[in-house]
Amino acid sequence: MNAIKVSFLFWLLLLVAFSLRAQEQHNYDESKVPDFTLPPLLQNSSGSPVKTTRQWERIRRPEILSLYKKYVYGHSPESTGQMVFQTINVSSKALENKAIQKEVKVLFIGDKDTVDMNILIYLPKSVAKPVPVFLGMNFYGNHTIHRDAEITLHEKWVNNSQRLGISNHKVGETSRGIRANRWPVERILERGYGLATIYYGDLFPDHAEGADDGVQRLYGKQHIADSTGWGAIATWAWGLSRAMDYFESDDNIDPARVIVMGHSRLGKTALWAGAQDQRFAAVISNNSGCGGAALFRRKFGETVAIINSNFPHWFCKNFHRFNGMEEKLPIDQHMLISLVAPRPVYVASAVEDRWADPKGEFLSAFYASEVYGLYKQEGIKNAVMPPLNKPIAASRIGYHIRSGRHDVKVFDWESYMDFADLHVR
Ligand code: GTR
Repeated sequence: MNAIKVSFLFWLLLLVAFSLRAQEQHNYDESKVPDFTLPPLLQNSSGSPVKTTRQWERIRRPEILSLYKKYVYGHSPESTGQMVFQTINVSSKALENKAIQKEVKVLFIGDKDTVDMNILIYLPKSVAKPVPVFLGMNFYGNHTIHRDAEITLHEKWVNNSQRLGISNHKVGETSRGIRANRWPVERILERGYGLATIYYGDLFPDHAEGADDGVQRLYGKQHIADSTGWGAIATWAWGLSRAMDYFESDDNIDPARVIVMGHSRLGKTALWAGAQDQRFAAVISNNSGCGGAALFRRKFGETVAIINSNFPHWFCKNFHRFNGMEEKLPIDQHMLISLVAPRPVYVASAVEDRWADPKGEFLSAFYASEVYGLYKQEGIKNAVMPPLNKPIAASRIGYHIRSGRHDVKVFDWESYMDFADLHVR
């Protein structure tokens, strides 16, 4: 064996050892969850107690928001810049005449450059306008959520997925509807809701260098390099707020009844969008896990060190300082959920999705209830998780743990719509 081969083998072994270490670092044993104390919700940084909603809104809520911006997701730009909405496609007879289908291109116009995102919208024809709408981002392009041939085919970069047969970062005609199982469009329309979706890669392609190919490039390198500059999750969340800007201009959509939802990394995104932007009427987190609903301090399943090493671009650079030091974080995720108060929020877990720590997701929802109490709203009363497939939906904080894996199922959607019927309609 020559020297080149030996050195190649050495590096390969090192790489394998490293990735095994990253995999091994996680814990699935409840008895090994460390004891922890959560940062207080109803106590200002000065140490004084928060007793009224006014104190919460004036002091504590802004404090928590700025901690998240500084240490977790990063700061998004204050101004939205120049933006143009172009309706590129409308069909009033979509889905066998049951729906209006629309595609709106949002152009973000910078000094030298323009970036765009496409919002795909379905609205039920049978319901009086303006309608309530679920807004959620998708993973592989708008045309993958339904077989509808009217949807513009996404042609830019996408993540590869072995399961969905995507390689070379390209999707084509054959990929229409490949993710339809996660988007029961007809059922959503039948229940009287509209659905709007955006491909998340329009804002920030999901890889470590993605910032250069998304909207961040309009805001200059300095902003990206900053240790508290926006990461990918914050950028996707920013895109959801820009969709909300559009809804405010569309007479067929009720901007006061927009429910932002997302699955997994996009569940983290939905929570951060809903936490910051109070125009969202309700927030739904589906299996959002680490950096989403799950409590960091439990270190169960995915941890801060693991998520930062696998996805270095998701959070702000400051967040990397907490690798292996969750207990030093000035926040924990019950605080993220509390930022939604008093608006309805729903957290959902899947029993086999241990990577996302179902118990940690539940406990965040439980502990956030204190802030709902301040508003005389009922959150989650009991620290004991409900039985499988039995949603808690009557209170302003909803929760369920369903059987099965990390995914979005019809059961999840039906539960979200039941919850929205009670609290948003
Ligand atoms: C996983 C990641 C999770 C979750 C998931 C997803 O690889 O570890 O935090 O976000 O991806 O988005 O599907």
